[in-house]
Amino acid sequence: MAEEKKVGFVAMASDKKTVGEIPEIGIGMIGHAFMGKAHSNGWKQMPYIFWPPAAIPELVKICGVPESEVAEAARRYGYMEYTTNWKDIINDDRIKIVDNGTPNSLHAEPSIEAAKAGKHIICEKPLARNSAEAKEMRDAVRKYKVKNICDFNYRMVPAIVLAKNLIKDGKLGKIYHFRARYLQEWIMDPNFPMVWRLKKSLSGSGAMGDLGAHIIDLGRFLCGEFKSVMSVTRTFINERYDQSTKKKEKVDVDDAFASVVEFENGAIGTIEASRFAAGRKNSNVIEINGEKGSIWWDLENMNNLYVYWVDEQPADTRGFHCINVTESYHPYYESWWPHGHIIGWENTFVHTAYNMINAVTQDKPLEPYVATFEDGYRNAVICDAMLKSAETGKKELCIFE
Ligand code: SOE
Repeated sequence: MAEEKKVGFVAMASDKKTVGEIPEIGIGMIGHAFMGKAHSNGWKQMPYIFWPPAAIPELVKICGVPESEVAEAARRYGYMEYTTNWKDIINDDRIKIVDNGTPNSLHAEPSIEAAKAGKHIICEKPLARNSAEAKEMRDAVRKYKVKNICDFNYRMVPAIVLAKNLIKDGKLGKIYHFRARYLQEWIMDPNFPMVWRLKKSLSGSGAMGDLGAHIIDLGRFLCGEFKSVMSVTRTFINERYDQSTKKKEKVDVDDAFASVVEFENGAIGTIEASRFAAGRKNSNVIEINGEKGSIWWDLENMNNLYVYWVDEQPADTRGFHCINVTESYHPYYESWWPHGHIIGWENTFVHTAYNMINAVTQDKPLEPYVATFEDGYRNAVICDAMLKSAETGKKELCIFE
């Protein structure tokens, strides 16, 4: 593997401190579309915001098809080279971190091959199409001892990290309820065409893996491990016109699901996701109720966390109040903007890049709040159990290996 290249040295404008040499570290991006764009932006913004960084991401190569599109993406996002074959990313010695933002059917093989080649990996969620595939990926990163992140990016929201810290510090006491729903509307039009997210062979599942996986992850992150689930799923539009085959094809994934869940710690919850919720654009809302209080959060208002304390005094002004999670003492915020200046959805990927670069460059474990392939695997077990429950009509246990 190539030596890390060094770039100049820099003085911090704020305190005139000489920072010294900062290494560069090679990034290979697989996938140039929605997630390729979001992740690439994360790599680019990371050193700009978290200055001085442990290393500067060097955008070596991006992979995608068709060639005309990936060539354009390379230029737009700032990659030195492009390729249409993901193996070129794995075989490139300059690349130390592989970032996989492809459709779900392309998560397993490139990620496993990257691990075998000793490269650290970020893989977009859901980790895989099902838990068997996710287990192979988890086992590979364990075997080859590479740093790994499954990009459940909502863990990277400062308000969510604050919620985690409040719960960890016992501020909510015993947790009774987790309630989450992730609602979108983008496939409601019957003329919306067949896309990879609606084909089981490419996606694994529908709203379950795409949206449900996010809130299952938040449930695991904030409240603890799942014990059992009971679910219903529904596909509202069963056929869609496929522009590649020029005919209507069967939709074989869920358009929506609703689940009742039990946590190992005794909490209970409801989890629901849909792409048929008219008017809902990207509405990811969670609420947690504990013996000492409650919290709720809404992605569409992502810098605010609402809290209620049972014993707050005086009682006559007790009520949910809003914390603007935008101060320098809030998680990740010190490097962003002065107080009150908000950040957005795309900035969660900056935090992912920051965590990966720190772990790889300083050869230390990943920040413990970051979701790993183990989390991706466990998440896939829960999704599978929910899908199975919808078929059997029974409560299903979540069994992790
Ligand atoms: C689907 O519309 C989607 O883009 C998901 O794939 C992302 O994971 C989610 O963050 C936003 O919605």
